[in-house]
Amino acid sequence: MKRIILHVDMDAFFAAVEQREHPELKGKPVIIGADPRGGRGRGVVSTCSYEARKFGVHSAMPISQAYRLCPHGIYLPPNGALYQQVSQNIFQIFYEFTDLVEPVSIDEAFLDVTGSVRLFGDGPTIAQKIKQRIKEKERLSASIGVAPNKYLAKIASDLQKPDGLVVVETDQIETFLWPLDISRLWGAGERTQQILRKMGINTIGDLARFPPQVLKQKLGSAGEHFYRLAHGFDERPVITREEVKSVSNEHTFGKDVDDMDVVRKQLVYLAEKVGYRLRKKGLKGKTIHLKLRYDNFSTITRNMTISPPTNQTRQIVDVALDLFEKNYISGRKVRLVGVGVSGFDTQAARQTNLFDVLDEKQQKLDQVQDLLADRFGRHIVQRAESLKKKKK
Ligand code: TTP
Ligand code: MG
Repeated sequence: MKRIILHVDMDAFFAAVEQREHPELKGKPVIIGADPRGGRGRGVVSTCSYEARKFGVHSAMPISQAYRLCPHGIYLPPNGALYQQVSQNIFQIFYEFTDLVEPVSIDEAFLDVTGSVRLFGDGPTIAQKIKQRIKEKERLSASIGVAPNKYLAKIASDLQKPDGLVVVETDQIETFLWPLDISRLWGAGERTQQILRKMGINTIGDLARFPPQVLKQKLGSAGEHFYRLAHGFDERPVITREEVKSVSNEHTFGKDVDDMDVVRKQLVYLAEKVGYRLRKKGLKGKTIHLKLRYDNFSTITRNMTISPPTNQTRQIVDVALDLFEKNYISGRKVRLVGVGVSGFDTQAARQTNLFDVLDEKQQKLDQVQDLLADRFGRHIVQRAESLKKKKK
């Protein structure tokens, strides 16, 4: 059966919330992020209003550069707690239309509304209604893509920002999808894009017309996946918070490791990554897992259950390291480590969303790290514990 998938993404989210709270900022270039200190500030732009984008300001740009481009802009620090609250309200609106909601980030989600058509009308009608509800209840604007799958919906939501509503059918992919640059290929990082460009593939259309066997040779199963995306095929389901069973990351060392400080640092890094992913999905889990594989491939998994459920990096790090100290057999070389969290308290996650009042300092730290990671990639912000000494 043909699915109807919506991708909803709020417009200039943090900046729009500030403009709503302070009506005198409406229509003005508002820049959220670090303090510019008259052009000498450090740090980056979180986001900015569309008025500021006209000056070339954008997310992740150094704040000093933003100041040079837009000295008369209004610079504000982010108010994370407020944005979380607004995010929660917006997600409640999504749940009015379907239970099948996949949170992607603080201002973005996929909705499968295939089963909601009888109640609310066809895909574009539902999208229009959701936009209307968000305007009425939160006085904010969203852009929505409507398509038969997640990939096409995601691309569509971006095409007419702000306040956009774009509907895409599978038979439109040649006109709609193929002219786009491969940077729009969902899941293809910088390196994959480089490989593709070297092969002369610059647009999604180039990719769609490329011999699939060659793609597979160069990129393995990912090559096949990208080829399917380029033809507008994407069978991936919308995964609700309740359906996510666990979030985990693991790492295989290039060479078996006998220095346990290296292993510990890797564990901290993996725990950070897991914490980040949990917070993005609005999940908290009570069981923390450690996976350890020795050089002879013998593998152990151990877990510990804590209360209340968490998504704080600090707690995941502590438990993972504790499990490691208790279970590592000294003298043995390690080939692989992994960290995971399961046992989700989906109700609590939905109610309190990403932050509660406990342990505010750790939450602030996580929040700041998440903001930076969103922009620069996760590698740029790591706790001192996980920073590997660079070999000269
Ligand atoms: P986005 O949806 O990427 O951006 P946006 O909502 O501000 O603007 P757009 O209309 O283009 O969607 O991100 C959502 C929020 O996440 C954004 O308002 C601020 C935050 N964010 C950062 O803090 N740093 C970043 O680098 C990015 C991309 C987003
Ligand atoms: Mg947005």
